[in-house]
Amino acid sequence: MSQSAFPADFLFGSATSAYQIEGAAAEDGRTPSIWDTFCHTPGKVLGGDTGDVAVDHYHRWRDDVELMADLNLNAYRFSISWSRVQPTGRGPAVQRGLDFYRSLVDALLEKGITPWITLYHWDLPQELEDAGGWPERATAERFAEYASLVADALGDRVERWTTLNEPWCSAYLGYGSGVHAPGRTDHTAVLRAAHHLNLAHGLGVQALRAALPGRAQIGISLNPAAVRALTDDPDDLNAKRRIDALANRIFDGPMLRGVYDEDLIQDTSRLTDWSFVKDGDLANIQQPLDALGINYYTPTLVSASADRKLPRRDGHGGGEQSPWPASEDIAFHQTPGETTDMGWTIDPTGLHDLLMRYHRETGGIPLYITENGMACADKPSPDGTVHDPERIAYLHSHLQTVQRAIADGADVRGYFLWSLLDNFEWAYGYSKRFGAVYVDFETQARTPKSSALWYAQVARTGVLQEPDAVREPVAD
Ligand code: PNW
Repeated sequence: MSQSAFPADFLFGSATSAYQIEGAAAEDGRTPSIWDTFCHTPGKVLGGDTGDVAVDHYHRWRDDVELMADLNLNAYRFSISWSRVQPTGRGPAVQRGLDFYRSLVDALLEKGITPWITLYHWDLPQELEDAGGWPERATAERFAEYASLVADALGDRVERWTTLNEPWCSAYLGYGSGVHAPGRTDHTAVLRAAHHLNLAHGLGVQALRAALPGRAQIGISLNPAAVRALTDDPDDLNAKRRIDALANRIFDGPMLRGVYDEDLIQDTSRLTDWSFVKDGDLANIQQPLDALGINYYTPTLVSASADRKLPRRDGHGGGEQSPWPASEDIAFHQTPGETTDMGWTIDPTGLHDLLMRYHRETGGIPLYITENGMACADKPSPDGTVHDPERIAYLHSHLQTVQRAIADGADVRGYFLWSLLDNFEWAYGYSKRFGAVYVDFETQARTPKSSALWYAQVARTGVLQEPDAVREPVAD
């Protein structure tokens, strides 16, 4: 197999999110988000873990920027904590909160690392949830105001903007299965939340365009499902169609085509008549985009009923209620193959399917993989180094798939490894490690794993390295 080069200017980045790394939950005027409340509710997060301290990035950001520079990364995707910069979710900004992000951005720019801001990575100010949260329309309006406020503060130095991260997770895991904050289990609320997240995106894009100079590039990060049917049986193919509607078309329909497809509305008609979609909403949601971010981990395998041979998959945090509205008669199966520490099957072909699909459906909007990576049960060796050959193999196979999609015509411009650091993995707390850099959660010491050193070589050379091409870490 010959080594092959990525396009010039390809972004090799890493990604994080505010609640998962920052800590400093009550510092400098920050107020609780729904994730603070959720974590402090007994029984919600494994081990009672919280993001109160997380990996202390709020105090260690300078070191973390150095780390990225040492790893040759040329882009960094991070999110803003809404309640750190606008504590009640309304009204004026808190300057100290904005200053933190401004300093971070300046340090990145100084190192030649492109800052890539995600405005919302799941940490809604608690006050807005108390007012009804995403099932309510007003939350979308608040989001647009928040977007303007951050754009006014950072728009002179940041060109890359993402409105929302994975609205599927916010709506379906937050309001459906309840395994994510705010922990509600109401399938009608899921559909209302999905629409108001879509509206937040559309109003947010408009607010960003109004506030930012012409060079700003604006997009969204979706976690589309690469849905497959267990068999070619028409009932299984119908299950696939329905999950495609609920996972993918409910978001990309209004965003890219200005519609909610008729089959989605029919499939969910016993839960809602969709009257929360008001005149003008679809036009507001369908905004021109400069980038589409795709977050990808594993494919989704479905069939018509639970009564099938393959074991059901528990990839959604094991909630008692399904995240999927109106889908009680659809079974979710484990895709055959090796799995990660999350129990997610390793299968890069789903990434190829999605890149080709969105290449076709967006009419050529530049695509970015804004998250991809794996959880491993990493442990330091006695000499302190951390070897994670499974993660190198995962990254290699997915980056190779990105090259294959580019060769097949997809306009893929960048890849962000999830994640820079081991961090707070939502309902799993600190029990799952996604980092390229190992974090000792007691001392907060950071140690690049062998995968980080391998990825650094890919980023430095712009060429996909063989999995064994890693310069193994050596003890000091
Ligand atoms: C994404 N699912 O979350 C998030 O954007 C990250 O914050 C997170 O750490 C990462 O992936 C790894 O989990 C997801 O159940 C969480 O389908 C759950 C699902 C998908 C994505």
